[in-house]
Amino acid sequence: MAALYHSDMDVQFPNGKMLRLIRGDITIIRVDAMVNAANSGLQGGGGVDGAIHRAGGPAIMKDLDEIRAREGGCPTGSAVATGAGSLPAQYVFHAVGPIYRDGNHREAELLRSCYETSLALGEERGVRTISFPAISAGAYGYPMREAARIALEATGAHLARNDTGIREVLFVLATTEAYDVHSSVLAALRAKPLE
Ligand code: AR6
Repeated sequence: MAALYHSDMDVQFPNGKMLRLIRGDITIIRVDAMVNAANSGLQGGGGVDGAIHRAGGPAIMKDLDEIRAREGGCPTGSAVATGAGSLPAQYVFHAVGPIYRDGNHREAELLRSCYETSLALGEERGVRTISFPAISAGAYGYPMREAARIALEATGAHLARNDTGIREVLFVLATTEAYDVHSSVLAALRAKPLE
């Protein structure tokens, strides 16, 4: 049977956990939790956010309506959890990346925090597999190579730990360019140990 996707960039950690790069559409890949690149109003939008709401159906926005009524939205650098509607996942974590200005407005710290908050939401829910898009690297203008370094370092550090339950992190990259940049950054990080 033909595979739904192809990944030739898998990194296995000494503890058996995996980090994989996949070129494709995040909405069709089965995981426990799928991370969305949302905005602080949690209102939906274009890019991966649009794709997730289209594929997942209205149940996801219903959950977000409740969160918005309770909390007003989600601050940049954080994330909120909803159900996944008809997506092949149990949860969607809506992470709000920073809008890139010049790199001097805490962008790196806020982007790293998106990954760390999403991983923490996953641990709280017993998630074993989690998928990420390249948060902030589309409409929000984060330079792809720098965004990839932050994303791969933050998730690699989590996977390297022995006291956590997430076993597999998938980066699902929509374009060949994004995939190639992530591959090259990951290869450079592997030259020194991920920790
Ligand atoms: N699967 C995987 N990656 C995707 C998909 C997909 N189906 N579709 C797009 N991408 P963006 P941001 C990639 O703009 O920069 C929205 O309107 C895309 O090629 O989705 O964080 C939100 O509502 C790019 O590499 O997210 C916010 O207002 C990456 O996902 C704002 O955009 C992220 O691009 C967030 O901007």
